[in-house]
Amino acid sequence: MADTSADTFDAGRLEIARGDITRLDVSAIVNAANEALAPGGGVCGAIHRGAGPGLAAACREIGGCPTGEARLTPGFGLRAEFVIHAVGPRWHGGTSGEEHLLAACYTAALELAAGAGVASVAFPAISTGIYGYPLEAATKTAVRTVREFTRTHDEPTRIVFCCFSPADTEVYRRVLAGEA
Ligand code: AR6
Repeated sequence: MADTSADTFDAGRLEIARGDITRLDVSAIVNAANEALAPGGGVCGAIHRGAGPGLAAACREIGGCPTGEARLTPGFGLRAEFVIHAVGPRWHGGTSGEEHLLAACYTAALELAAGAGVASVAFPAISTGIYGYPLEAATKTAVRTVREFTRTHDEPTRIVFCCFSPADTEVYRRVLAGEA
């Protein structure tokens, strides 16, 4: 399979990157968080390990975040200046408002990024790991929501979809290219 790690779309404003989100050179990374904002597994675990204990302390101070919303903290030991903790829904079969909640957490994260003057932000595939959201459906919602936001906002100027596996990368590439 071709290496798609440098794929860009929408005149370069949207991008696919592959690998560990904590290694990306962006101003903010989005965490696939839980409502308690507690350190967990998956990408959340990687972000907390990279940031160090200051991040968990900042999250405790915030006290939690409802599903479909997002909260901003510093990045502490991470390369990124900020972490945006977005709480996606658990998948319950698709009839419990999952799509609306997933779109809402992407929009909330982008609003926080724009409000903080963040030029570049990277998203993991929120809800598609431990929370069980089917990848292609989640990707379509993520891409549609991000594109809607970019039509009405000038910032962030660079939005990266960070894919952890080659299979995920291929789904994002097809959805962004309008092939799925
Ligand atoms: N960089 C980029 N993506 C990653 C990384 C990484 N280092 N590690 C995993 N992924 P998940 P969720 C991908 O389970 O489904 C946590 O415990 C992973 O392959 O991290 O929203 C939280 O605290 C998948 O594609 O998040 C919550 O309790 C994507 O990130 C709960 O899991 C999301 O998978 C949230 O579950």
